[in-house]
Amino acid sequence: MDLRDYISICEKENELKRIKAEVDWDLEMSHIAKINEERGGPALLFENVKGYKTPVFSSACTTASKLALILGTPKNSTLYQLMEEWVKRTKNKIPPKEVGSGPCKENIIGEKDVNIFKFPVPKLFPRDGGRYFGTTAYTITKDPETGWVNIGVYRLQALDEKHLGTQFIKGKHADIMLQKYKAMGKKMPVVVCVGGDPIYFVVGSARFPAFESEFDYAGALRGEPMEVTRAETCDLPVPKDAEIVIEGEVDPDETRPEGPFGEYTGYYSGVGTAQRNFIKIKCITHRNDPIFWFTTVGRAVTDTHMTMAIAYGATLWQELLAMGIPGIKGVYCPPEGAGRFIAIISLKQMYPGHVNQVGTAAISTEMGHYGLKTVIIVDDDIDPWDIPRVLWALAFRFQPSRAQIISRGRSTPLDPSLPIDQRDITSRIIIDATIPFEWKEKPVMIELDPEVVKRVKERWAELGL
Ligand SMILES: Cc1cc2nc3c(=O)[nH]c(=O)nc-3n(C[C@H](O)[C@H](O)[C@H](O)COP(=O)(O)O)c2cc1C
Ligand SMILES: [Mn+2]
Repeated sequence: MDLRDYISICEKENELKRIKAEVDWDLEMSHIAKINEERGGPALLFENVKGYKTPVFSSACTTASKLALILGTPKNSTLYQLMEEWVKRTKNKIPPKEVGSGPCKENIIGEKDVNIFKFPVPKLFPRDGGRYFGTTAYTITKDPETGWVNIGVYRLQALDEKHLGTQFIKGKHADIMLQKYKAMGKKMPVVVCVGGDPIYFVVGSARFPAFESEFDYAGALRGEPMEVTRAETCDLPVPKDAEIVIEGEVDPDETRPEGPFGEYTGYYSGVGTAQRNFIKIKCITHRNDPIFWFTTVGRAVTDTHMTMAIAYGATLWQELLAMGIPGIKGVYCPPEGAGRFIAIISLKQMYPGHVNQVGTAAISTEMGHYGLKTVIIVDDDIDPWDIPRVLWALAFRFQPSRAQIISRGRSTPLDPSLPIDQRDITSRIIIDATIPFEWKEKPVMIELDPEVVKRVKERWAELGL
């Protein structure tokens, strides 16, 4: 599947709206997309962007049904079913396959002629620091020591025709790699792609362990190797049917002002414009009649929240299973919490303290140690995605004195619940919304009499219901 296939699938499934009226890249496109997303609307293809011939795609995976179309599962799959599918498929990673060339090489633009504003780069929100080329764009980098190839979705600001501002947050894989290049006194080659298989955007925004390649996870999700060709100016793989490919390098010792940017928390980071590393573009390749693709970010629920919910939720689930903890029935990380601040775990308790083991394990996983603030554990008679039931457990099984507060853990610098200058460390809470295993006398739940249920159901028509 490439972006064009995905757009056709959306159209066939009544999940696409073509917008033929003229719209401006300056705020208008993003505001239309945002309002459309708040209404649970379809994917959009802006075909008439003021001053440009290039069409722009948005709202690609803002609902479970669109994510299902990307993953090739039934369109009525729920987000939870998609997480289950993700857990299953990613058990067997499949490395990419190199092919000779591909449509991404149909046009090759050398350094001298590079101009990023040839593409309809949007400005999303009024207080943003500028136009952002990269929102769905994924950055491919290679570890100079081990050859590990990473794909990460990091925002990219169009600073001028030939430079893209970056914000690789500390510890993110592109940052870990950049620090190694810095120690070696070298510049880091990068490839940035827009489009190709939409699964790249999904795996690029997912948290996978260091030293593991998102290419292998993309292959796992597809059930076959991803097809890649080579960059023109460096030794990095390029998805063969990407729409636009930016090749360049980052000098670890050079910075320029970048930001601010409306974050997925629904807030600005509070840091404003900051000095950050940037990409110097050396070459651009693109398909004939390329399609540009952006996502709105900002307040939930957007593409970012949906992709994070599926990927972070599934990863947490997988990590808990890999620890060999018994009784995990299911894990759900709601998109409203960007799939990472809140985790709900359904557990079949088997021994005293089992809940505490699961809670502390969750916040110690690779997924959970960064940003996960609230873990809610419910008994196995409650589905973790069933929010009304979870609230019922919070009301009638949860006892605040049984909650555990952990006062220090790694935070994301974007969490607006912390003071702007103190966002490195967060507290966490493990909410035990279960009935304690060790209680000899448990609350008696009200049940319907199964015989009477059967009897009245048989009379349903007679009852006029
Ligand atoms: C639209 C969008 C924009 C993002 N922007 C950034 C960013 O600017 N910096 C960053 O560190 N992470 C950003 N992320 C989150 C990363 O994609 C995510 O943490 C991912 O795990 C990074 O890949 P890595 O684990 O290989 O480092 C963004 C995610 C999305 C969906
Ligand atoms: Mn990675």
